[in-house]
Amino acid sequence: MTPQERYKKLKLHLSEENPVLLDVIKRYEILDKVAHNSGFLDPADTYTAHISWWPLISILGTFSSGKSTFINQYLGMKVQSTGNQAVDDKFTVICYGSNDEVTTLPGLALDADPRFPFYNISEEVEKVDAGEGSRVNLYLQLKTVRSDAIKGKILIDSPGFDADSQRDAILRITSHIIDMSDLVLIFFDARHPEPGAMRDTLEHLVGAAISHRDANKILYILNQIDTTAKEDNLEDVIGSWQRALSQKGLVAGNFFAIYSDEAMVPIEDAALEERMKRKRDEDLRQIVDRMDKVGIERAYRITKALEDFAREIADRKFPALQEALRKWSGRVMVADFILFALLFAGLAALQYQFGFVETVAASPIFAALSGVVIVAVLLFLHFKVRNFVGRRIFRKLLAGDPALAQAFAHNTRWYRPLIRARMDGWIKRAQRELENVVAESKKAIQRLNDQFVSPSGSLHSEENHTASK
Ligand SMILES: Nc1nc2c(ncn2[C@@H]2O[C@H](COP(=O)(O)OP(=O)(O)OP(=O)(O)O)[C@@H](O)[C@H]2O)c(=O)[nH]1
Ligand SMILES: [Mg+2]
Repeated sequence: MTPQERYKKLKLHLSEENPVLLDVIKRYEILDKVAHNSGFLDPADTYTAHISWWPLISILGTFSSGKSTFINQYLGMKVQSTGNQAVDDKFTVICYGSNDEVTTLPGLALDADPRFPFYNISEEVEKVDAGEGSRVNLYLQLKTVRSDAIKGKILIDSPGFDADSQRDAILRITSHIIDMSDLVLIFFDARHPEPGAMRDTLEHLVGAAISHRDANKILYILNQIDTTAKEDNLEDVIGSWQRALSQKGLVAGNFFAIYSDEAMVPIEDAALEERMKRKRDEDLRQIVDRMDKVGIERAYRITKALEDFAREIADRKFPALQEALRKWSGRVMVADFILFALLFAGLAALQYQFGFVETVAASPIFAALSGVVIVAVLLFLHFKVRNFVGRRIFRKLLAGDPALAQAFAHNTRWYRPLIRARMDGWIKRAQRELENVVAESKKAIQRLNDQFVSPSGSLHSEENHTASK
């Protein structure tokens, strides 16, 4: 996908989902232009591809733990099939779409969708499981759904995790998904009161998650707690799961216990049902809260990332480029001077020995020829020196900052006059443009604040609405 195509698609999706970001994307275009012109960014690349525009919430967990049921409930419509045998055998990426019907597309469609943060998923799969990358459709599908709940985010439903019979490709995709996600919900099933049976699964999912830099983005959800009603041992079941998880080093605050009203088994004892429901409502509220916040946080993060990219180029990369160019042009000039001096010394020696000037003067053809030869030698030496000095500086820069090295190479190509490296008008102009980008992104943050924060300070105007009813 070229940057132009990407911009077109991003704008299309954003106009449906979050118009404030439409404005931010125009600044990304300016940023890209400056970075392309100065060589910091490859012409085929765009900064919009360095961040993910849609926050990703993934739902992982053991088979039949109610992942799909939870997602259907969150979306307010039956998008995923559910059932008591293993139902899902692939990852389903769920995005907003304006079609009335739920539309299902093959996994490869994700390659062309800028909302989805992993274009190279087939390569990732290929790395661990040769030959499987081309069969990415076996592992992934895309569904677009017209539900307000999914606007501005992406959900991933996953196949039930079974440590014993898991394919490498699925494990690989799972860990990639944990990496990419802004929020990960890991579902367990309270029908297994003894977490021991799930030991390997716990090991895999929780182990992978805990070692993650961003452990706070992972929520552990014990689902189907309605099934503990028969024996009235909710506290025991929760306790033993919590112990199993904390043995793996889990942060206690991220453990929740819920059940689905639609899928639950009837509870006979009304008082017990009431107690259970209270617990569930509180936990569910916190989960949904985290899910909603992800969209808001992401809007800020995209805007902040724009500012960071622009600042990085204006304040750090351009001065470093300027310094490298000065160093380069200085050395080339000194080397040029020495080489030219040597050449003239050589010519002087020729004159002294053989009376070069008299020979030349006697024959106009010879004179012209020697003139051409001397100029050619000078030019040849000059370009050799430019190249030689340039390559040495390039290699040094490459080790520290590849983008800076690229920009240096871009600005020292053979047709760039040496003197341009010592003039900084073009750099100052570009820096001013970036300052503007920073200022505009600050304004966009202001507009986001106006959009999300109601005067009372609550994040959701809807919430205020229901609360005041
Ligand atoms: N009692 C009870 N049953 C539930 C609950 N949530 C889901 N179920 C049932 O559990 C079964 C499995 O639910 P799914 O939503 O298909 O589970 P899943 O995790 O998506 O399963 P796979 O896709 O096969 O991994 C279904 O029969 C649901 O009706 C719950 O809270 N309580
Ligand atoms: Mg499922």
